[in-house]
Amino acid sequence: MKLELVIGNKNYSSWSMRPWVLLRQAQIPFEEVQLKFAQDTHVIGVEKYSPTRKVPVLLIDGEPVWDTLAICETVAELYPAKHLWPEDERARRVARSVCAEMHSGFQGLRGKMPMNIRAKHPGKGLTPESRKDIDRVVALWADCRERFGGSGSLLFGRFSVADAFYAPVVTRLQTYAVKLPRPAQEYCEAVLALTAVREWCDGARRETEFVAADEPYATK
Ligand SMILES: N[C@@H](CCC(=O)N[C@@H](CS)C(=O)NCC(=O)O)C(=O)O
Repeated sequence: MKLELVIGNKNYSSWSMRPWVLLRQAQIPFEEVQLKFAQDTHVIGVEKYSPTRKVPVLLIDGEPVWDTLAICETVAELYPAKHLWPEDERARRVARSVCAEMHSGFQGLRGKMPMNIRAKHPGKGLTPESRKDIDRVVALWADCRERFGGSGSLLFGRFSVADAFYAPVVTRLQTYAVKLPRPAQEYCEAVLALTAVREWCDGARRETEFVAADEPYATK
């Protein structure tokens, strides 16, 4: 079976980051196909791969699976031995819920604090809407860690789809230097220390494209 993951710019594409981190951290072999955003954030050349014209798309022997939640569910189903969802049934229900919540929500945070891994914009983007989303993220992280974190440092102890889903939030909190309660800060540090997250962020920092639509706080 051949897996190809079509992604956008590593610096900006938070949706692309999630399945990439999932596959890489789980050591599942895949080929990366990187496309780049045009200035209007249209993905150049995506028509060839994606029925939605969005990234990410996972090609399984050339057949597209689109939309991050479907991609991650498919990967977890293809590789049951990797236990990409928590093994405990209750934990798994909560993990699915927090991923669905990320997938459909947090518009305040996403809109005011766009992912921009190589940038530093301390204090920018903190509005009542983004503050509310951050408070909810911090609360759900605390809940997962307390109930299911055990002796591990991630949301459900060991790495799961949920950590891949929240990895771009972690980079945002770093870019905008959001002050966090200690447990949330420790969780962020654990995510940033994951090999796959470090690799993605290194790739992002090497990119030089500047996409104005994703740079509301750039001063140049
Ligand atoms: N619901 C989709 C969202 C994907 C998405 O919005 N991707 C952005 C990049 S992060 C994109 O492809 N934008 C291009 C466009 O809107 O033309 C998912 O979960 O994968």
